[in-house]
Amino acid sequence: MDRLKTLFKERFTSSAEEIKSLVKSYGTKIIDSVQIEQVYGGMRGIQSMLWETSSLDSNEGIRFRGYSIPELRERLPKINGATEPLPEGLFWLMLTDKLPTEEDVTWLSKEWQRRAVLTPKEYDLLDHLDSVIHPMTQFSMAIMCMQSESVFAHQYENGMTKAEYWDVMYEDCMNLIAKLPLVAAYIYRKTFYNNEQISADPNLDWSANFAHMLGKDDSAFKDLMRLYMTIHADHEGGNASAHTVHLVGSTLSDAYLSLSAGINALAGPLHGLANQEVMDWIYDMIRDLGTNTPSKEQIAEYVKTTLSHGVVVPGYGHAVLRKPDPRFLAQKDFAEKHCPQDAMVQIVWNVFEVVPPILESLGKVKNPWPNVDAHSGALLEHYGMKEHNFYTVMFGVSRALGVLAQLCWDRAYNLPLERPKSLTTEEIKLFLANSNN
Ligand code: HAX
Repeated sequence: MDRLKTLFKERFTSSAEEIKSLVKSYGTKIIDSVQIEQVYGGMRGIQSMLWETSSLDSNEGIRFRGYSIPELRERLPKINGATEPLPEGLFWLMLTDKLPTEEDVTWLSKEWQRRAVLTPKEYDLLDHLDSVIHPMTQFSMAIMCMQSESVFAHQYENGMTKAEYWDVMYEDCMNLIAKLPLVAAYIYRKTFYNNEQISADPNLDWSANFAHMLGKDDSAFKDLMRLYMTIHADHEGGNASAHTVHLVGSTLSDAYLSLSAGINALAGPLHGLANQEVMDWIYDMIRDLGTNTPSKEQIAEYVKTTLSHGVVVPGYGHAVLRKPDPRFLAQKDFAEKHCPQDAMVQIVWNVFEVVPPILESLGKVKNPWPNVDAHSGALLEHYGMKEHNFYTVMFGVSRALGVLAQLCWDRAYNLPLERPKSLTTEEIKLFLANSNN
């Protein structure tokens, strides 16, 4: 058994024991109650699912196993001359609840390189994905195409006990994470670079190799990828992509089927596609205003026009957060160090000054602040990635780390089929009539 798997087994075995006794002693205690407006309002704030890898505070933002983003940037190992942490380290932390050493991260980089092999049949399937299909749809289909490689599905068909689920799920998740940069870069080069593919570099870490296969060998871009892949990885379990993976996985669908479903959720404009929408919105603004350097006053007018058309300002607002997203701030910090004079970065910063008071003045927006998607496109574009409709694929590669680490936990705990109870409006009215009597 490999070193990460061994540590994970030790960790979940003691955790599972603890949960058993916790449920036995306190199983009937009430942790939350549900209001009617939550039933109609997208279940906001209902605390009803387990997610071990990260936790989201509405004011402070995300913590991965207790560590904030600034703490992770400080404390996760940086190897190969990196100035940003490697997402390998975050995956290790999410799975074992321990900060890894440089040696651990080096091992994991090599292990993912070792597993990053596509079969000729998989390449053939990728080649048949038409380039007119949105890259996010291609990405989801590509993950489905790899599903015949699932160790979990194969073992399930041949018969295995519940106690073995975690083991084969770990294998699937490690294989899938290893292959995702390869698949995403393949789609990128096929769609935008006439199928001129770039081979992997076995000496690079996971993110740097992804950058390399995309065709971007700038060392600052490699660092951006390390940061990007770390901060987008997980955002607790209630967000649409994470929740979808967890839900589909609870039916004992394997990691490929579950992740592909989560990628479809991420592809929505209110979720991950917002990173594409932000850049498209800025370009529309530049075109409509007829200037590449709009003033704050011009931006404010454009925001008001956008709102008057009844559409949302992409990159702003959040279902949980009530402060500027620390993932936005981490990217802003990166831009301040690497490209403060970039014209698009300047626009993003001006939008940051202008939008919150306008959204606040509407009196209905609960969070007027920027989320993770408000900044990422400007940084990618600075390093020459101008294909906006590929941005959400990059988000998806990163999001896989968190949701697949949690999927390992789901099977380690043998969490049951997820099946909440729904209500009809008739039942709600009946409940109200009875409670008013
Ligand atoms: N622009 C304009 N109006 C907004 C808004 C925005 N950025 N954010 C919220 N509102 C509006 C809502 O549309 C809603 O209006 P109605 O009552 O007329 O329907 C009202 O304010 C209350 O919404 P809320 O409670 O503040 O927000 P929700 O929890 O319902 O929705 C969203 C959260 C993220 C979906 C929302 O803020 C939004 O649409 N933002 C823009 C899209 C975006 O950036 N999505 C990415 C979010 C982060 C993420 O998942 N990244 O992947």
